Amino acid sequence: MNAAFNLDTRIEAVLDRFLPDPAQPPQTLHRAMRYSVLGGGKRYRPRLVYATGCLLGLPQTLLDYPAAAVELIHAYSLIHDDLPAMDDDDERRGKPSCHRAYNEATAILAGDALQTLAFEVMASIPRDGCHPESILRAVHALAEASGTQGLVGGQQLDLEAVSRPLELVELTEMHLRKTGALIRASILIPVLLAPDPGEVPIQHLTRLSRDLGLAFQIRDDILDATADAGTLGRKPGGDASHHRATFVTLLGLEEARNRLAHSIAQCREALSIFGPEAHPLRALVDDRAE
Ligand code: GRG
Repeated sequence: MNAAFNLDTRIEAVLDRFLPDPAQPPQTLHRAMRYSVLGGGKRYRPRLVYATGCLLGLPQTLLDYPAAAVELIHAYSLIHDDLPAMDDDDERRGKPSCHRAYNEATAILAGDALQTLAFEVMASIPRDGCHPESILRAVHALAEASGTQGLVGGQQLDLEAVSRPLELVELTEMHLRKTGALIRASILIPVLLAPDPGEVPIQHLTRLSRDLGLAFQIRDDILDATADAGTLGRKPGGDASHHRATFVTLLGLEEARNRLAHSIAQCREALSIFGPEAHPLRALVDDRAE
């Protein structure tokens, strides 16, 4: 068994453990939550948690909590993003979106319940593995990444951008919140939980977290413009059909690729001070390069 297989299995098992029992009422809500979280997705954010935690020497048993929490927030945001009032998407991760498989009201509640579950999971981080003050800071970081300064705020900026053209600086700001904030939190939460990470590693991981968030979105925009539905797990060209500015529509494909290459180079540079203990993080950066 290789390490990647082990981590895949671990992430699935951890999510399964934290999600509510589908046999317990309200069964429909519990099933909708499990439907949207389990058996799909690349699990990029929990992988970042484990990779950063591994770099800092944190045990996987501790990292299970924030790894699950960031994926639960991500899954909630995807459910709500697919709703008719938002992007109105019928498919997600290669299957019907939550409101199509269930109904709109259940999908709203499933997203709400996943969000609160994420914070319940964070608040359950064992006190014997971590100082309570560190846990509090980590909970705060997740709340900030999820709220108006993070993905909800980014989503609102995105909604408002449909009616007017965006400048590159505004597009970048919007994505640093909408996509970047949770990527950033997935790296910074293990840093906050680590007993003594050291000033220089903190600075480098903070730089990485920002550049990787941007690289993630630029690559997604490039894929949206170039990949097929099988690769994307949703309809390609969705951004263009919603008349949204993307890095590709604003910069053109070639310049978007240049920006992606630049962000990836910055990520690699941020990791250059670390040794082999940063290999899992380097692999996740490489995964975002074209
Ligand atoms: C709170 C309604 C609401 C929205 C928040 C994050 C977000 C805003 C919406 C999600 C929709 C979206 C397409 C955002 C762009 C970020 C992105 C590329 C998400 C897809 O992430 P992946 O590729 O997906 O990690 P998987 O399925 O692999 O987990």
